[in-house]
Amino acid sequence: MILHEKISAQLPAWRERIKSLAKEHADVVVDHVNVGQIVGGMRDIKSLLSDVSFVDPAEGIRFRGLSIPELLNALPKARGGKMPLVGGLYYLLMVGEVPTREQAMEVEAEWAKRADIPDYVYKLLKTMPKDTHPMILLTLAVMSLERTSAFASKYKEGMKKDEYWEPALEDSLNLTAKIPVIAAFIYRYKYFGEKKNPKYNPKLDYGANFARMMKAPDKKGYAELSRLYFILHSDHESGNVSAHATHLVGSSLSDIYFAYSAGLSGLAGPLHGLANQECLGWLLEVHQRFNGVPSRDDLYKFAWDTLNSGKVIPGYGHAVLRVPDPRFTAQMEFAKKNFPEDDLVRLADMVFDVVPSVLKEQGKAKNPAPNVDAISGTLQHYYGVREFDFYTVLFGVGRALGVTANFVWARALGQPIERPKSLTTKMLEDIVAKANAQPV
Ligand code: HAX
Repeated sequence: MILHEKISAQLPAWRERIKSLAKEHADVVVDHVNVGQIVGGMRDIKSLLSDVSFVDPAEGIRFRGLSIPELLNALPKARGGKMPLVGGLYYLLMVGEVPTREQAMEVEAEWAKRADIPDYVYKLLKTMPKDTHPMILLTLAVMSLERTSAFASKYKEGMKKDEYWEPALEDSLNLTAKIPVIAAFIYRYKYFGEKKNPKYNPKLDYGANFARMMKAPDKKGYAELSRLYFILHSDHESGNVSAHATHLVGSSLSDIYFAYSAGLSGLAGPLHGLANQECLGWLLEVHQRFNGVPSRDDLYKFAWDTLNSGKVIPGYGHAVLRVPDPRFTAQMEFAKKNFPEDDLVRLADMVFDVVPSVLKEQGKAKNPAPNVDAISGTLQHYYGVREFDFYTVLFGVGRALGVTANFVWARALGQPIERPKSLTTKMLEDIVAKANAQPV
């Protein structure tokens, strides 16, 4: 298997680098931690290690060193489309090199071999009450597949530590192959009552399969969007809730089914993956209130009304980024190229023009620029996927690609169990009192 070969060849050198850092340079100081960071959600403390992606606050994400425009340009494209093959992105995340078309197609072929879902998973989903949240259905399906984990069974047999990554890779390929099939089933079953199980077509790529299984009315257009969407949502370095939760749980040597389920649970929160549905909701509210695209002045007033009612403007602001999110820019470019006259696209563009200045005037948000969620729901809406609570599931399909790549490398490099230290409030107050008592 190509990913196995490529990772295997790189491992001795990577292990040497980590060993040298741990043994010879362990005392070198990287960062210091202040009280504000401890009471403020550990913001910006440099304490995680990942080579899969990096977010520069002034530039945005780089996947294995490539910015989004570079990556969209460099990766091999799907046949008949302009967007890259998702298999090529997975190769890049796992291996760290841009694949050839053949290499990307090898990953796609692996997925096609592994996409079958055991029947009991469908049965389980069908027993759930109709009002079950689609993220719960997705998490349940993932959890129910845990019994197939190669990592868990090899661990029981007593595999050696330096072999951990191999069944981790096996599990990751199985999981990422099955996730879009499960997601499409949840969509068709929950919103259309369809009981037939979706079938993965080995002649089509990941994105085209997803569009087919979703039964999107414009399959070609939706396949292109799916490729872009899954690529953009795959990873956002390691500190965000879904990536970190997956990593943390995996660090206890739980297999990827447990670990990714934890990540999905984090993704379901309104400040993380749920923001995309809230954002589209806000755009539709504006659209409805003004019976179409409003004037700039009306939009300005509406944005202030939202803030004055104590709510945030969804899709704007970010914990790390300090510029417009390049994932927003890539999706906006896609929309403007493919359906520039769509009302919601025009509205999202106007919001991009007006809301940053409103947030600047308010002076609270550290970053008044749009994040990925400011537009992603608009694109789904255009292609007819209008069931808001499904949007986080789509995010989850993409996020599986990044968290599994990180998971495999964490096992390959023997990353230890995570265990930061906590303090009590009194201890923190004592530290502050001592610091203030010291002569200047
Ligand atoms: N609208 C109104 N106020 C905002 C705001 C926004 N879009 N973004 C930040 N603020 C406010 C914060 O609520 C905070 O106010 P308080 O001091 O009263 O608590 C203040 O500005 C400072 O916040 P910050 O340091 O700039 O931002 P945080 O790192 O604390 O939070 C968030 C980052 C993304 C959660 C935040 O900007 C937000 O709530 N945005 C709207 C929701 C959203 O778009 N979430 C999706 C984020 C992308 C993502 O992870 N997707 O999965």
